[in-house]
Amino acid sequence: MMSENVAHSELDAIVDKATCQIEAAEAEAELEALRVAYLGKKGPITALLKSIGSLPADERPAAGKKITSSRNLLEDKIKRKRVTLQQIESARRLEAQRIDVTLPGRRYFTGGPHPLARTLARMQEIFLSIGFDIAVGPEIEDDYHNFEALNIPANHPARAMQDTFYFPDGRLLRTHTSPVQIRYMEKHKPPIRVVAPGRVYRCDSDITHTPMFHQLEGLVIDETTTFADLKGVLEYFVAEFFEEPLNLRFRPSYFPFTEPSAEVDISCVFCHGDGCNVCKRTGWLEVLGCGMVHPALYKDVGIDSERFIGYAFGLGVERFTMLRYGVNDLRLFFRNDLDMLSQFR
Ligand code: 2U9
Repeated sequence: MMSENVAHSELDAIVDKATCQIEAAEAEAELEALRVAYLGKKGPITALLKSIGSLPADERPAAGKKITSSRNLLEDKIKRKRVTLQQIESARRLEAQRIDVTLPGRRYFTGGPHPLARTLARMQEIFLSIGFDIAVGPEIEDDYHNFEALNIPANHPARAMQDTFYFPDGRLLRTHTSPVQIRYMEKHKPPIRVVAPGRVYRCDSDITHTPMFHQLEGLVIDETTTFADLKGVLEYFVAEFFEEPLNLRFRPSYFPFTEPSAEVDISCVFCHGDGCNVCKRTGWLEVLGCGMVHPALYKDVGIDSERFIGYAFGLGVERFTMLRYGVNDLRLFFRNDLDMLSQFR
C-alpha cells in the first residue's frame, strides 16, 4: 500500500523527469509522444490516480488534489512547449521563404524585328521622306506581269525553267518586284514616284543564293526626269542608309527593262576604298542596278513615251543588310537562330 510520502516522492520524480523531457523536446511529434507516455491512459499519472482508492479515506482528497495538480502542471508545460515549438517552426519557415525585395527583377525575353524587316523599314522610311509612294503586289504572278510587260522576250534566259518556280497552270512565283511597278503604272499615271519592297523567288540555292530573297525596286516617271536625278537619288539613299557619304561608280550594263542600264558600286563601307577582304581589295562593292525605263514598257500601260521619261533601280535587301550589320553569311537570315537574331533586338 502506498503511503502519502512515497506517493509524493514518486510523483515528484515523475514530474521532474517529465519536465526535463518536455523541455528537451525538439519536435511536436516528440512532445505528443511524451504527453501520451505521461498523461495517457496507461501512463504513471493515471496509474497513481487509480491507486487513490487504496489509500485511507482521509488521505484520498489531498492525494487526489496533488496528483491532479501535477497532471495539470504537466499538461500546461506541454501546451506551452507546443506553442514554443510552433513559433520556432513558423520562424524557420519564414526565414526559409525570405524574399530579398532589393534583388533586381528577372528579365523577360523580348523579341524584335528580324534584321531584314529592320532594313526594309529603314529603306522605306528614307524613300518616304523624299516623296516616294510604297507599293506592294502579289507574290504569285502571271507571265505577263513578271516577264512580258517588262520587255523580257519568250527566249530570254531570265525566263528559263531553272530560274523560275512555275505552277502547273502557268502562273509563277515572281522573280523580282518589277511586276508591282507594272501594276502600279496600270493604276497611276505620271508623275510616278514609287518603291516596291518584297519577297522574290528564284530556283537557285548555294552559299550566296537562297530560293527566296528580298528586293526593293524604285520607279520614277515624269516629264523631265534625267539620269542625273537617278544618280542624285541613289547617292542620297546610300548616304542615308549607311549614315555616311559614299562614292558611287556607275558601270554600263544590260537589263531588258532599262536602256541605258548601269550597275552601281559604292565605295567599300568597311575599308572606304583602301581594299579589304569584303571588297576583294577593289575598294568597291556592287550593290545596285538601274537605268532609264525602256520606252517599250510604256505602251501597254497607256503612258505616252514621247512625253514621259523615267528611271528605275533595284537592290537586294539581304546584301544591304549584310553590309550594314556585318553579317558574313546570307544563310544566317533564314535559320531562325535566336542567338543570332537576339543581337538585333
Ligand atoms: C519597271 C521598270 C524598270 C528595276 C531594276 C535592276 C535594275 C537591278 C537587281 C539588283 C540586285 C536585282 O536583287 S537584284 O539581284 N536589280 O539591277 N532592277 S533596274 O527596273 C524596273 C522595274 C520595273 C516597270
